[in-house]
Amino acid sequence: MHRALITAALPYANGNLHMGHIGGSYLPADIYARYCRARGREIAFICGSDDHGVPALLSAREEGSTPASVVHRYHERQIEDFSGLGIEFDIYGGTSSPNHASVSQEFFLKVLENGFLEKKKSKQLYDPEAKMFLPDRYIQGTCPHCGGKTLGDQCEDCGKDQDPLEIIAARSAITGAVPEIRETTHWYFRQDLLQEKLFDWLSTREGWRTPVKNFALGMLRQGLKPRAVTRDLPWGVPVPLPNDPDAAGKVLYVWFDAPIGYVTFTKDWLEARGRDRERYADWWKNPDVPIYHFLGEDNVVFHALMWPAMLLAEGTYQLPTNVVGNSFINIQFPGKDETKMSKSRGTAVWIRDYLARYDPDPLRYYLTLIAPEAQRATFRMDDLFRRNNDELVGTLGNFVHRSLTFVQKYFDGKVPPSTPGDEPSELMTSLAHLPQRLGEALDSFRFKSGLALVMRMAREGNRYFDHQAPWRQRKENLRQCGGTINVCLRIARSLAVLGAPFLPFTSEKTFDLLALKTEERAWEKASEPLEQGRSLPPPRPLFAKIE
Ligand code: B3M
Ligand code: ZN
Repeated sequence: MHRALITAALPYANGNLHMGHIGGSYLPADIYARYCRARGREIAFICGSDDHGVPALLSAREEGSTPASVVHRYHERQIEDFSGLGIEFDIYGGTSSPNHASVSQEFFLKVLENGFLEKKKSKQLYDPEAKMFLPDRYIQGTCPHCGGKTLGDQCEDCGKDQDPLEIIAARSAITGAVPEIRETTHWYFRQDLLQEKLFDWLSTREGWRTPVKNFALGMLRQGLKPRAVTRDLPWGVPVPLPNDPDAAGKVLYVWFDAPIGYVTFTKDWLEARGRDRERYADWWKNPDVPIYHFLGEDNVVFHALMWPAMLLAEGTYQLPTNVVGNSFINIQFPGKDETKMSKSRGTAVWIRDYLARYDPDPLRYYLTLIAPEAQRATFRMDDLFRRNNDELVGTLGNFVHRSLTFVQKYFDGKVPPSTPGDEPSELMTSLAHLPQRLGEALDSFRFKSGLALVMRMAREGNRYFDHQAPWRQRKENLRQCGGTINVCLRIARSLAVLGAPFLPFTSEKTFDLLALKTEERAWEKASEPLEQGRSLPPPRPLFAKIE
């Protein structure tokens, strides 16, 4: 049996999930995971919350609580949102767990031992009121290049990189205090030493999305610099060097520990299934097991360069097989210009708000239709409603419902016999080929085209139904009418089986309406006819119109 390790980027545990997160990482990963399970592959689908980093620290400061309690609250909400959408990880961990601290510390020490970490002194801005070094994003002042107002290590006005120490009239964005310059020591990851190895690896990858590969190669051509992977912060995984006074009060940089979370959670998952934690090597260090990372555009550089560099520096891991990166999803409100989905600008549409009113599958459908696989996409709520009404209600739902209604009304609720000689040969051929064609699309991460194949079959089903006119056949030749409906039920079965990775809730309903037993829901049986004479329950619509 074929195995695969699938990860989805770990969301920060300091905020709710919105449409952009889901469409960019979690939904495509879930579709792929469901597809693999349907094909009988043994997979580990790994995710969890990214608990560290400055944002959780600041949220805690604002609300007068602790980072741990902020993180706990959002972690629980994330679990609710994911499960409401049918996104089913095999494990949902969190990087603030004790297990994760030890796994990432061990990793750090191995990289140190292998000569890829170097201690260096540098000057940084310190906020005397907050009593902490200021992370780059939390310094405001005047840009030394353009004189504009600026925040952080890159000017928002002129876009230039700036040395935080050169910002004019700098202030702490946390307390407003005038920062002091203090000296501090950090460990720098010498990814520059791996530049060539990374280039050879990356330039020979096949099947990667062009924007992902080109972006990563472009960054490599600019040259990798040593990068500080420790921070002076009270929240994070402690630097595991108890005998080094320079390590006191320091934690690992969030982007160093976060990807190691994938490894920690794999171990936790094995343990939860009663296996030996150390069998994680079967997944992470086995050249026969592909590793797929799903993530959004802003995470590409970390997964395509820094993480592979870390894995090479550690020395015993396999590198990712594919980094399935998506672009951003912008949003457009009626009568307004398209804009970024952003929490601060109030332009994000939250998953919990959506799920409080609507079903999950229309959202899964719409986010796959607009999937930003090759370029940025635009999310429009009115467009989601329209496509739900026209395509899910009008095409897919209508086809299944009208077929089942015939069974109920004219065949006593039982599957009518097929009429072999009369079967539409072209339609039957495309039905038979559909599983393979869909498999090819999904195995190359073309989710949008995969969904289009399923929907095309639904349209063909409707066309066949209209062409056969069973309402007329019924009066002229009931046996022939039965044959038509038999074909339609077979198409409905195939739509339910093959549509399940995209629309799992709808497929569950359809399976029940077709009275399919578990083993009859198998991918390999997608195109098979239904057993004649089987009783079906009374039909109910698969989708509801949204006004
Ligand atoms: N937490 C970034 C993000 O949500 C980050 C992903 C970590 S994946 C190892 O954009
Ligand atoms: Zn500027």
